[in-house]
Amino acid sequence: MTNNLTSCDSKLEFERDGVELARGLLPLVDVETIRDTFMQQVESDRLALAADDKLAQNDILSQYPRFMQPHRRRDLSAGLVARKTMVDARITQIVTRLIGAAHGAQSMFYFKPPTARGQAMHQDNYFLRSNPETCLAAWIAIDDCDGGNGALSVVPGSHRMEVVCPEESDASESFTRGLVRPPEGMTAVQTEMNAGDVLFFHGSLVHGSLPNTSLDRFRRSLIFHYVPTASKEISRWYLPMTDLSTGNDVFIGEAGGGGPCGESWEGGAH
Ligand SMILES: O=C(O)CCC(=O)C(=O)O
Repeated sequence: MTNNLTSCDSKLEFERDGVELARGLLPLVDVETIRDTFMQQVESDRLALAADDKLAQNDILSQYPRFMQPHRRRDLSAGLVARKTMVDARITQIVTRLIGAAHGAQSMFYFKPPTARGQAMHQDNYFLRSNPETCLAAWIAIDDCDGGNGALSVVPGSHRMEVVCPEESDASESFTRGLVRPPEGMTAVQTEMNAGDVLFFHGSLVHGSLPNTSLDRFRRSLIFHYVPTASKEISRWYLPMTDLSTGNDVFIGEAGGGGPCGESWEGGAH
């Protein structure tokens, strides 16, 4: 992916770029079900699945917190929708083509309403620590998104670099602390996606998003991380994983020791 992600004709080469865009993978009817189920959940109980409970009350993200691991909550409609989508063959067939047989390790839902901060550039496997194989993200656009409402930016080719220790991010732009700059000579590409498009990307790919500067457009996304069955260990926050055929829990070893930052590795879900 050397130019941009907006061209319908782009033949995105996962090996070269570390990213592949599947346009229109989920039909709007499915996307609307996901959107409405998560909106009902956040409006009825915003804390049931919230990850960040220390947000200031005047931070719009405290009204629309990111939901983490919803697929684990079989008692909630949002949990059932997340679980169903995680194992959806339209997605898992692409996962298998890109990384071979895999387990589901993580689900997340971002609401990202107007004015919400984004997430500074980072590499996912810094958090998951899947080893010896890295993870793969499937980022599902629930709304049409572009730079204006804080769509994702990716750095094609950056997946070839090691996972590195992040520096401090700008807290006025990012709700997460770590920042990984693009490797020298590489630049970030702003994605533009329509609801139902799915972006697959490698666990070392540098990516992130800027604030939603639109006045009235949410930028919702449902995100999964998959880990090859060949991986032997992962950070404990992602255990148990999910068997994509049976839905059963899967346990592998816990990644121990320090990450690329040694003891200052930020444990936990990203
Ligand atoms: O959607 C975003 O703004 C960031 C999501 C992300 O970086 C991720 O899923 O790893």
